[in-house]
Amino acid sequence: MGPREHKRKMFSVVGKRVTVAGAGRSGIAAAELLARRGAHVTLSETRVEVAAAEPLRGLGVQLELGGHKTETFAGADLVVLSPGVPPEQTVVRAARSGGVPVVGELELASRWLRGRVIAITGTKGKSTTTEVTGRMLEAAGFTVTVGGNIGAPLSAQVPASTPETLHVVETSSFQLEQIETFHPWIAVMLNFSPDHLDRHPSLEAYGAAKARIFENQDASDWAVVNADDPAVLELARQGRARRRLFARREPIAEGTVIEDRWIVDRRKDATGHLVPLDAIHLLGPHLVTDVMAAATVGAIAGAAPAAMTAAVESFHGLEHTMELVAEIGGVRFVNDSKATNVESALRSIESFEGALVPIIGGRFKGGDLRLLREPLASRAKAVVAIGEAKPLIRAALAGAVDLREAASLEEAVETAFALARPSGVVLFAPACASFDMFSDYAERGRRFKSEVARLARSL
Ligand code: UMA
Repeated sequence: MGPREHKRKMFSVVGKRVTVAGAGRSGIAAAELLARRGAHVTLSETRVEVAAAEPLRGLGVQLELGGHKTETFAGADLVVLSPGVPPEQTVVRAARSGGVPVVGELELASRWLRGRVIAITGTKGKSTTTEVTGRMLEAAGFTVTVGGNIGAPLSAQVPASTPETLHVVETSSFQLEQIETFHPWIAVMLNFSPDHLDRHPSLEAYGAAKARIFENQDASDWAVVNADDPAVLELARQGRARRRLFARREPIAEGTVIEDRWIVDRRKDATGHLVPLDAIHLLGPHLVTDVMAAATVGAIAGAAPAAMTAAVESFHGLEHTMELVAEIGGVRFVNDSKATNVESALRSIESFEGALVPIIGGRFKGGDLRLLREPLASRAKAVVAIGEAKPLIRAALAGAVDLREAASLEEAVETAFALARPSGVVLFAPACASFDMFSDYAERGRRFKSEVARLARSL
């Protein structure tokens, strides 16, 4: 029995009282998994009504709605946190100080996985890299599940896990912050820039959470690290795993690089061709970096270059990530609603040469908006600001670019279109969270697309 099988067999919740906090997608999946594994589960939630959780009653799960009770946490044998539930709140502290183990949903699920984990983190590009990696491995004939912070929570993947399964898992800082034994065979770190400073107490704390992806790795594992990003190299420094670098810009002697329009695996003695750049049908050079990271994982796992290339060829990007929505009267509309922080908006903006009209704004969550001044000054015809962050945007960009404000997304799309004519690009890259006007970035992106469709109809 290998160490992974051993860990899986040792961890049991039979007859234990387990409290799961947060009845979103992760909490519901964790509660179901725990109930099926024999625990007495209470799913505790601040909302008073959660229709999606009701079927769990049939599995014997108790629903505690309308708030978290201290005794439900302090009196449990184990507390499981959904990623969006702040771990420093009073009830969770009460559990911890009473000696109750507290883990995140990702940690819980990972204890029962039978296959190997490929975990992908970074501030931006996680979802694209996770999706491309999954598709490459699938094309190469592996049994694969894809999920985590994107799509299905890891708990929902446990039943399908076999010793042959490769679990490609997008992992967020919220999830990594609450691990103990989570142990990826391959851990990928894409980049690091300020984000989520509304939840993490400092940039250091955010970095420390991300670096935990390497914490349980050993010399038989792999760390796949972006050598273009000094902050990533620093965060990966402590790891014990073998290291494989990738770099789109930095000259590196060994690792995944670009040579003659190919993504290649450069070694001391030879160079292996992995994926031609012409196979990539994605807007923006930063997405090439994501494909390089995925190809590095594929090469480690033993995927054939032809299979990886076929997977890349057939991938046209994720919704809300540099998504080409429409071309109206010569103006292209690009939906990058997932650009929820300054760094990612910067990358989107830098993907275009000129005649650009970005729509930015929403709920600001930290970072330095002034970083956008120079790139906007050199390529934007104007910027349209929306949402709560308007005054901050005004202060940060004044004098650098023609700045307009809009009271709604509808108005923003119309204004941006008028400014971008006759042949520019309207780029929706908000650099902010969506929660001031929408339920999440996905709803925001869909609204952008419906406003663009409405505009097309009105012409
Ligand atoms: N809640 C409480 N008590 C609290 C706080 C919240 O009961 O103190 C309740 C809320 O009322 C709600 C539920 O908890 O009912 C929400 O839980 P959640 O925020 O953990 O959301 P899930 O629906 O379970 O989604 C989570 C991830 N959400 C977050 O990390 C905030 C999803 O990532 C992920 O896709 C999903 O698990 C499946 O794994 C979203 C995300 O925005 C997409 N992630 C961040 C990012 O990518 O930047 C990290």
